[in-house]
Amino acid sequence: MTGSTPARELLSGNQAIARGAWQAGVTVATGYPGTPSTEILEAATRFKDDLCLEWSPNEKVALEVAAGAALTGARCIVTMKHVGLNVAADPLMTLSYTGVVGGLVIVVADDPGMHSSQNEQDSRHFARFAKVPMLEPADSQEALDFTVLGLELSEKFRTPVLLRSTTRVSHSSGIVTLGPRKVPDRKIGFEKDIARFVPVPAHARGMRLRVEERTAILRAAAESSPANRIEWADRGLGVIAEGVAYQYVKEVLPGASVLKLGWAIPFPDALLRTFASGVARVLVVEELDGILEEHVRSLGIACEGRSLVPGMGELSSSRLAAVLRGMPGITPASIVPPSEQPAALVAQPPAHPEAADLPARPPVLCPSCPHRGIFHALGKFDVVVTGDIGCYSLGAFAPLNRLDTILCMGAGISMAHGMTKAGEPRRVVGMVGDSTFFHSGITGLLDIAYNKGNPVIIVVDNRTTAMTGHQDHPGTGRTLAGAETGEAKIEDIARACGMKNVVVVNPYHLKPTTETLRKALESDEAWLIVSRGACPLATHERLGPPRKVDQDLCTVCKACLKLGCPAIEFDGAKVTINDLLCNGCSMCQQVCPSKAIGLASGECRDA
Ligand SMILES: Cc1ncc(C[n+]2csc(CCOP(=O)(O)OP(=O)(O)O)c2C)c(N)n1
Repeated sequence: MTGSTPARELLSGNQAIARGAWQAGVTVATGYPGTPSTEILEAATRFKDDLCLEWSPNEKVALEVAAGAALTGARCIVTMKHVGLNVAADPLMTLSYTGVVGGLVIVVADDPGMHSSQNEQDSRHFARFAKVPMLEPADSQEALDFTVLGLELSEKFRTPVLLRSTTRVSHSSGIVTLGPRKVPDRKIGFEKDIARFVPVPAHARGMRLRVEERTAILRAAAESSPANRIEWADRGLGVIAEGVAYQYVKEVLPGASVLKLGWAIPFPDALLRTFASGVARVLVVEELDGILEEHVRSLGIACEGRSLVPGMGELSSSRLAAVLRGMPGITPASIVPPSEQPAALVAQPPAHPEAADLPARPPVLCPSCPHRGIFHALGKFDVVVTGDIGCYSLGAFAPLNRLDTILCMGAGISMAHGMTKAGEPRRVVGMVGDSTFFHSGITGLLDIAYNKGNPVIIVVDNRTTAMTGHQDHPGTGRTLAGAETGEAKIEDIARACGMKNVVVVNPYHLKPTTETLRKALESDEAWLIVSRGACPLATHERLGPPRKVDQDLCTVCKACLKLGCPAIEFDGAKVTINDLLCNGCSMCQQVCPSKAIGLASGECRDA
């Protein structure tokens, strides 16, 4: 492989992390999908002959698997999005105490601006919380280099290392210089050492002290690490920037002195002091929380930061330029030679000027999405629906309007149980996807069976993790590397959890689905309904010929519009079906009371 390796390649940040892991000799890579981290393991499949690659059922399992592998001396990476680190926080906190043998890098991808997330979190808190070092690449080259560096640091200092990417770094591409794969020359095998690997209180107290000692050593190492550097220029203003914020600073303030931090936690205090003493004013530019600014201030260094730089949403060079225009005393023009001033300094253009005239396009379920059938059925009943995160989250919006809460993965089931226990007068339905069920739904189901709850739980099983781009999971019968494997059955698991009423429905058949739901809701027992229909975007299957509206029969009652299918168009007077979008699922035909919808050939019959 190395002989034919090109020296340079255009790689996204995520691809570069995968490449870095391979170069550093990683042999075990685990993770759970989540934007913007998903493509790391997908890109690693390129190296599947050299690595054990696994989608885990959730992030906690992913980290525990990697932790076990790292204790045998193997180098490992784990990937997840920011909220995934909440799920993996439990093993992380104590893995910090026990430490590792082989290098272990936990890649966490934050999503400032919530391009694809339910919240905005700054994972740097976790580095401080767990007392582990964190590296923050600013581009694809650093994504590769810091993955390698992180694995080296992890082994050298016997600590898990967090590598924090953000959407911008993960999804932007840059030219990356590649290197060969170097697998450390060591025998894999766990060596018993209970004082080190068994954190019972008597051992954990000693570990706690060693974590403090390790932090001091790591701090000293960060002071001189090439991941941190000072770029002296105009001494009137010194900017301290972390991760991708560095790129924006270089664009907007090319003349300023910059302390670029790629390894900011634990904070390199001496370096921060050296830099601050060499400039007249200090500005801290960081995305999301003011963690660095607070620390700089705690060192007695006067600085500006959150008072000027927004702490919510994603930063950009134009956003930064706009705020710096308001910086008292120092204007970007005094730092940037006018000839080099980016346009952003001269005028603040709208973020996407070309998009200004386009009509808003709220997200909707795809044509022929199986989730639509279950939402249609739910629409017939006065129930509360505790939902979850996945494509079916879209059921919260018009015209479906059939999902009432979302919290976090797995909560669709447990919140339903909580509502019934609290005495909610209506029947409560909990809804989760198949991937979400395996991720963190099963324990909620156990709770319902064990504590005699009675919500109706629907698992919308579209045979894939659709929302994040069709990743496999324990129910699909395929591994990340594409190998066939056993297929966990949701209904078997539900029965094993103690659920008595377990049924499977075909959500494309609206009447039977509605009747099954009615039966479940009319009983006062707990039910588990598996609504099984494969995501047509994953199977690439056409479900039937496109449907057509017979304008002579159509009364414009708009029953079909309530399905929220993007293939059904209404111009204010006439309903039509876009045959380029229609995938032939026939749900519109089933709901049409006038039998005006049928095959494009003109035949109108019940599906
Ligand atoms: C803790 C956590 N990890 C990962 C994600 C990213 N994510 C959002 S929904 C989802 C799963 C979607 O799959 P599924 O439940 O099968 O529903 P579908 O989208 O297929 O309808 C994932 C992985 C997340 N939001 N939270």
